[in-house]
Amino acid sequence: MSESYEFVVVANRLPVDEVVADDGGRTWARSPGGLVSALQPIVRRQGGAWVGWTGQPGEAPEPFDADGMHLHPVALSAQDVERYYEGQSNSTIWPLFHDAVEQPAHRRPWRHAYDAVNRRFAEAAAQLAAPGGTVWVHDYQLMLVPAMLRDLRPDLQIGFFLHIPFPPVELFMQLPRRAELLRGLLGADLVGFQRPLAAQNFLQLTARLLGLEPQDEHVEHEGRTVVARAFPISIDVGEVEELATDPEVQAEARRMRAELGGDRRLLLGVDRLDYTKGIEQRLEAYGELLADGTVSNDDVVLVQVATPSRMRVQEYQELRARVEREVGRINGEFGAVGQAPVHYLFQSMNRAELVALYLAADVMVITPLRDGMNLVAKEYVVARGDDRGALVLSEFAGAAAELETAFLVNPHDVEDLKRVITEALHADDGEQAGRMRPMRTQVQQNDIDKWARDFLETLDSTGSTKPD
Ligand code: GDG
Repeated sequence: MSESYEFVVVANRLPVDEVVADDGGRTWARSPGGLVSALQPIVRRQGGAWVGWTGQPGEAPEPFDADGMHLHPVALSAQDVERYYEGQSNSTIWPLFHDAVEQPAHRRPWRHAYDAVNRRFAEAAAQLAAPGGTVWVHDYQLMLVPAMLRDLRPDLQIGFFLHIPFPPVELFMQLPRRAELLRGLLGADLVGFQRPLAAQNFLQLTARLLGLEPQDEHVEHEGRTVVARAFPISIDVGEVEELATDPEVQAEARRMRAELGGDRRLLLGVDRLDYTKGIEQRLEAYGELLADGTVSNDDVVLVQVATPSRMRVQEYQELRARVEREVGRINGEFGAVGQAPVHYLFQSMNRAELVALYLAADVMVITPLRDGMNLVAKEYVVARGDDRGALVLSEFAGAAAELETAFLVNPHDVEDLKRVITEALHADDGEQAGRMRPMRTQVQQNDIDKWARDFLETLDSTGSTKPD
């Protein structure tokens, strides 16, 4: 019999990236990111496995062990990538779950591929999990997996966590085959969301679509209890603090500031280049502040890191073109030789550079139109152990529920954006500290380890809660 594992994580991506060495040899390196650092010790401690895609289309490599985890690659053909990943996941579900800020597209072949790939993931997990073991499924690409897995392995404890928002009932109702997706999630014992409202939306839908009778945090379905609750995700606080107190990172922050013009106040944006992140709204507000003279190119500079993301999807290519046109317009109109008002970086940076930017920034501007959580906000407040800096944060980011002393803003309202950015630029030392300190404490006390522990302990206690 092949080996089995007490704890199995199922996510679209494996927690490693393939690295090609100079001599052409291939190895795997752990991919950066809070989720991986949080789950890896748990997976390792429990002798666990991780099911996911390598990120490369074509045949999957043989399962292998890395960093104390058993990694089980799932194959995606080029067509699967196009239909399941770029199509159904990122052109249907992603926009719809983010308030349809871009029009969701609906295609039958995408849905069929989504089904087939979800089944492949469910089968892999079913094959690996030990009798009575625990499986934790992640995110919107795999919403059918819990029910598929439950059919194959009714003995398992199954948890699901959604990293993105869960839409209001009216929006969800637009999805073709919506009931099937909902039944997919109901295969789990515990369905976790970023915010309580998302859990409520989900429970309401079970009544509306399936005629179930949800009660505060749970619903009975096919003789089982399914619990729906918020578990706001967080960051690896230790990692950010270590970088932020590293003398080399601090020196890099000083160097960046000096290069950008020592006396200019630094506004910073860090996002995946995604239409949900409100980058265009931020640029519009900044451009207007320059145009009406509220700020000038001598006093301020905006650094916008836009990490490349989903570049094969048309909406992302169009967004990139619009953002780059606007950056060019602002620099052309308000720049001077050797001094641009916007520094735009369409590239992925390493963690140390990112934290150096956090340390250098006077105002961090985070303006998503809708965001499950937004980890950049939490990273910024933890990096600022010096109590300096100011966080402008969209009310529509999950993080706003916890970071209550941020400069909260409605990014749909350009006047509000301009007003709040200006306020943040003028906050004195006392106000900065008064706002930053409680936010930092909040995140320090609720880091990613606590998040994972809370989820798994709840799963442990709910999986056995069978109705009478
Ligand atoms: C989804 C949900 C939810 C960014 N640029 C670089 C880089 N990053 C890192 C940040 C941060 C992470 O990527 C981004 O996380 P966010 O939460 O801000 O956003 P999404 O990617 O949209 O994440 C979101 C999250 O899942 C977790 O549940 O919060 O709402 O949309 O850690 O620092 N890292 C490196 N180079 C970069 O250029 N190394």
